[in-house]
Amino acid sequence: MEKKSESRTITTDGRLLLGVMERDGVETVWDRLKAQQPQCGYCDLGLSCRNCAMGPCRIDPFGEGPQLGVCGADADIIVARNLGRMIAAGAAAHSDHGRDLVEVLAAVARDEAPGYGIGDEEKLRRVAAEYGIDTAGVRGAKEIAADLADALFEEYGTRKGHLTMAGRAPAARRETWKRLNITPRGVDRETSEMMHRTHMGVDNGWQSLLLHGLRNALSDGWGGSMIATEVSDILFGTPAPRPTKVNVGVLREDEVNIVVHGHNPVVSEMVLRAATNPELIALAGERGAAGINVAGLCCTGNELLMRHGIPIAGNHLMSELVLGTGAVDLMLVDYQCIMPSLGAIAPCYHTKMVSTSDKARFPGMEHIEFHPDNAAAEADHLVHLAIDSYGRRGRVTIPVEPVDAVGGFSVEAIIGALGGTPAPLVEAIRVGKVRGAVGVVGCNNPKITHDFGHVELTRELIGHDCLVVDTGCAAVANAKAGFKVNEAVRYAGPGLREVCDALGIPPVLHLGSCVDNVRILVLAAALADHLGVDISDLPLAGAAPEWYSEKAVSIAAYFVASGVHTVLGPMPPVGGSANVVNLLTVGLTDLLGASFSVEPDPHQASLLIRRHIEAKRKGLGLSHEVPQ
Ligand code: SF4
Ligand code: MSK
Repeated sequence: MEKKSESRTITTDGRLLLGVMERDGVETVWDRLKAQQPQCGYCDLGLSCRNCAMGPCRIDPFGEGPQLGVCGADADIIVARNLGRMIAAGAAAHSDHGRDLVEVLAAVARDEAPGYGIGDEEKLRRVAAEYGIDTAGVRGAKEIAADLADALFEEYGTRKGHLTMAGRAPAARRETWKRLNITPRGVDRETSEMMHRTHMGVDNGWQSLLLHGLRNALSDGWGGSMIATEVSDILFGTPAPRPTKVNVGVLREDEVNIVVHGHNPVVSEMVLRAATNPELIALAGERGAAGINVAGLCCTGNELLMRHGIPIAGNHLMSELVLGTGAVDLMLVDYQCIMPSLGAIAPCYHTKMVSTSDKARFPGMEHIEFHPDNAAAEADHLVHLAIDSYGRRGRVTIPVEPVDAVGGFSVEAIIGALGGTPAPLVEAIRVGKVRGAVGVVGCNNPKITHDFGHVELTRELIGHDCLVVDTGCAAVANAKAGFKVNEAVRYAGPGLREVCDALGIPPVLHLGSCVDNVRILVLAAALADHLGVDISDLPLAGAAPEWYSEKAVSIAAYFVASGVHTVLGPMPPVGGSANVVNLLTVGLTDLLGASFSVEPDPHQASLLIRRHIEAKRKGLGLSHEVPQ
């Protein structure tokens, strides 16, 4: 009989730590999923609505019960409204994260953020120039930063009718958006309008709701998320390839371990600085520790990995299990994807839990709020807490050795590796050594065996000469699988292997966190511009094999609206409307040159993607084949 842990995760560290938690009687996300069965079928199909107090309402998918909500909304309207609100929530999360970074940039410009600074002045000047800001050499970085912060705040409520960064998309794509009236007009505006449209008695056209959903998602992809990534690079440096290590083996038995979890790098950057403070290292030594080790989880971890090579202990479904090591002295959380269960699990293993954002509180965690003006001092305080906690450790189980990986592939780094131009990659695609490129992105979801979707899909794609770029929890899964070192070319097909060997890159490139999916958009735009075509003409695809989050819905929607066909693993809650499903999976192709597919089996998903890539190659007049 298959062991329970084997149906839950493919990872060795995950399986061993599940055993530890079972031994200790600690409930995990998988246990809670089981306890929730059967989950609501109406909600699963998107057929329930609680948008007003005349409800809640539900539509009977078998046609025997009610077919209209109390207000008269039918299945199409309810499903489209629900999807729209998922996109709005995802776009809001990314975009609000972006705004937090702009606030730090503004505080740096005012000299009100001790410890923070400008990490990439060249990028500051480049982005500022895009906004028409005077960047002449005589102007200091802080003056330019002040103007740029103002211009970026303005993007959230701009009246000029379009987002400046959307101008980075190829001309043909922008024309498509204009024709469909989905050019994103303001970061907050599109989310706010979605909430308005989905209020009872406003937009009851399922098609117009879905089109606005695309515009809302574009306000994330070419707006809020892009601002988050660009400002993070400006403040903390644009990533460049550097070695790192992954899985729970990155925790050290003889050192104070601080694990940073969430998405926003503002706090973790400062904690990383404090962890190198010689006085604090000496204090750790006095308490018997050999040093202070900072490791990441989820996307805060990806942010530090990309810029500093900081090791990463795991992705979403490892966030509870990592506590079972008994080696996490302090876990620091900011926001997004932080399970509220963590505060209850931590005391079983001595871990001190601290939340840091005024907008994200959790039961069982001490709240120490970080702002740009107090971050440096609070970071020292947090490291003190971690050192104290080290002295309270019980049994420690670090059951695996870490795996090597390389991260840090910003677009700038990729173009740099190519010799300053996308031409070598375009040529490799043209001659067919590389058939195309695929973004494998997104979360873990306990409904899918942890990391199975990411790893198997990626293995198939690189084996068939498709270059993979990845972000978020997918990127951590692929790193743990050993796909992110140059030696991983042994998993690649012969053409991709030759190209990777020549360029000295792995076949799977780590592009960063969830907001860094915009790096994929920028790279796709650079390839399209180089060839003088639209993104939808390129042999590219996206995949989110294990997605769970509303942010992932927004990402998938902006990928498709930007012309990248995207394959989802789990089915989104839209199955209750055949009209909505048809538009998303078929109808959008005519409008956008891209659409969604749903395929939970990674082998079938690989086939779908490779067929799509070969069709695009044919469209460009390149050699093409029929994948089997
Ligand atoms: Fe029911 Fe309509 Fe209210 Fe939704 S908006 S809860 S369908 S009455
Ligand atoms: S952390 S949004 S589970 S990728 Fe970005 Fe992972 Fe998905 Fe959160």
